[in-house]
Amino acid sequence: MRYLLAGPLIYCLLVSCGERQAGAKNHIVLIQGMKFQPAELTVNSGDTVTWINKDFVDHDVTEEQTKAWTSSVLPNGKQWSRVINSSTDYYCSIHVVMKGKLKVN
Ligand SMILES: [Cu+2]
Repeated sequence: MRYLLAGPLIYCLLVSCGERQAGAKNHIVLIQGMKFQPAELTVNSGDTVTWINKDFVDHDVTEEQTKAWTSSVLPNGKQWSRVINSSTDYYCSIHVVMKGKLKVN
């Protein structure tokens, strides 16, 4: 009897219950032409956002209100990812006019 119950539980852990996590998406924000593109992005909680610096100058991705998190300096061609769980405004602390916004559904 114990084995009969363990089977579905293990199946659940390995396969079906993992699908919710697998449903999380990855979004790309390009840093190009001194802008975040797209500057506004709507995601689901738990999604990952990856920023890629396509410019030849350094940029960073920093939470704007309290600087709660930062990518640190991203040279040309580098990328950085973060799992997003709440709406947030961010900017580039090197070029403070560069701003972006993430909205969580
Ligand atoms: Cu910048």
